Amino acid sequence: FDYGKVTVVFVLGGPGAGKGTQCALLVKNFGFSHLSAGDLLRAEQHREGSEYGQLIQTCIKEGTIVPMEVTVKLLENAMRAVLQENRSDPGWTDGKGRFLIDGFPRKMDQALKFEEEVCVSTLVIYFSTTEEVMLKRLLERGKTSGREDDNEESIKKRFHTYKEQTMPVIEHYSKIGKVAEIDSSRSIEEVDRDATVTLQMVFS
Ligand code: UP5
Ligand code: MG
Repeated sequence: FDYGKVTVVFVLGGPGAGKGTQCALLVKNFGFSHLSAGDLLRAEQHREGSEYGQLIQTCIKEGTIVPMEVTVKLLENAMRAVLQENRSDPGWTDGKGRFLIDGFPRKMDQALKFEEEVCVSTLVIYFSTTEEVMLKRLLERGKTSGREDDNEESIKKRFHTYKEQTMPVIEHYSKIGKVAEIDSSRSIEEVDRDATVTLQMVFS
């Protein structure tokens, strides 16, 4: 499959920083599709006949990272599905599409594999805030989310993995000047305003 005309923006930030919330708002602009690696993994976990169900469930509960082959494959399939759907659009160009990839890459090996096999990212949006803010949001969400990792024990493990594995990814992209950091401690509207301006500067 030719990903030559595909544009990818990675959306990173700690657990509960607001990646999903902001991506859902950002898709209104500039023709982006939102793909959440975590959502794709949760869907795969519950798919009948999946050979990865148990593995994914354990990783999510323990806040560890699912082997990259699984996640990269799910992302690639989801991207292909969007690109194929776009074919019915007037003005369609083969392989043209814009993606906000939420919660990925969370580890350096995933970043390298994705950029080698699929495509090189244009930008990394980094939603930054404190653990205190994230913990509060996740515990609140946990009252109704049904997510197996929205409990204090799993949240602590997710924070640990984030610091150990994902921060180096953000630092890597920061060194090559690809990171736009947005303070996501503020209200949803304020964060959205900044994120929209960032995309506007790069893509309009
Ligand atoms: N909220 C959001 N923004 C707010 C604001 N500005 N003010 C007040 N409240 C705000 O938001 C979290 C909660 O906060 C919501 O209730 C929201 O209303 C509120 P959300 O937008 O859901 O935050 P998000 O950053 O998306 O948090 P999420 O919990 O999804 O982040 P994680 O990174 O932990 O979860 P993800 O789904 O990406 O991954 C889950 C697990 O999957 C990982 O731990 C890992 O085990 C596995 N995984 C992999 O193995 N590989 C991958 O590549 C990806 C995931
Ligand atoms: Mg999310």
